[in-house]
Amino acid sequence: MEMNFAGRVLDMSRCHVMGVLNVTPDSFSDGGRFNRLDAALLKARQMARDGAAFVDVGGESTRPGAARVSVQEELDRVCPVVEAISRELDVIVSVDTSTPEVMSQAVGLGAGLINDVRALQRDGAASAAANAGVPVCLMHIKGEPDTMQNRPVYENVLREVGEFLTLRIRAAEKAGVSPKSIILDPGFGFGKNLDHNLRLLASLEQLHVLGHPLLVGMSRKSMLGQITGREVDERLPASIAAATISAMKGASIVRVHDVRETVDAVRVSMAVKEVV
Ligand code: 7PJ
Repeated sequence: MEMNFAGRVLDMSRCHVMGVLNVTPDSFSDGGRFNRLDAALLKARQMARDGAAFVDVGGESTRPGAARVSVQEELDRVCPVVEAISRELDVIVSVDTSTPEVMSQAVGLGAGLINDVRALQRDGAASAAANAGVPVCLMHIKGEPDTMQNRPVYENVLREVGEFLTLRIRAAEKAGVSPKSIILDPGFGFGKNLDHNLRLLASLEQLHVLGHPLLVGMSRKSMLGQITGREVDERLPASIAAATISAMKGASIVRVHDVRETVDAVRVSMAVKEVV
């Protein structure tokens, strides 16, 4: 159960931590491009020291209401950071993008994983990912980020997420993505209410029947705010609980903001899983 991320090989039967690195202007105080690159690198170095296997670099916000960025703007935000981290740090750089040009260039600069919350649905994305030749994470989303949280309805959320992912696996393979390099993600919070998210988490292990490693991201998300009543900067304990549950249910990657704390939680989960 190994996967090759541009030369770095990971055992996907274990759980690995992915640190979130947003390079949108609202995520760093705006002191110009060089200061932004510096700030991103400092954060990436810390995540690597804290035990992250991946750093997920994203330049396009998927928050409802966020402004659409141009391809050039996304390239300008993402590429220098991908290049610097790939050159300097012993982590796998993941690029959080739905834009084919960004996929190609980021992989050319050293990225080892394409993380697409739109599951390669944009024109040209599937062939860009296939040509890039690195693993791809296909995430379930219902609708588009702008409107996805307007009263999402499912008859059976687990079945529908599974059906969507099956279709996207087929499309990716048809475009030339290797079946051995596909990772799946149920997409917590992407067109789902609290009940949908909880059902998906409760039955996460059932997604293993699709035959691909799983990535999950619940860190600081509003589902955890709804459960605990906490604001976004007070959701670390809830996020650790969500990551621990995911690791116990066999997730291969947990995408989180708080790497150091989550690495410890995942280590406890892995130690327990080893004895049973
Ligand atoms: C996810 C993501 C997720 C994957 C974001 C946020 C929203 N990529 N990108 N899975 N979430 N694969 O971090 O709150 O859940 S952005």
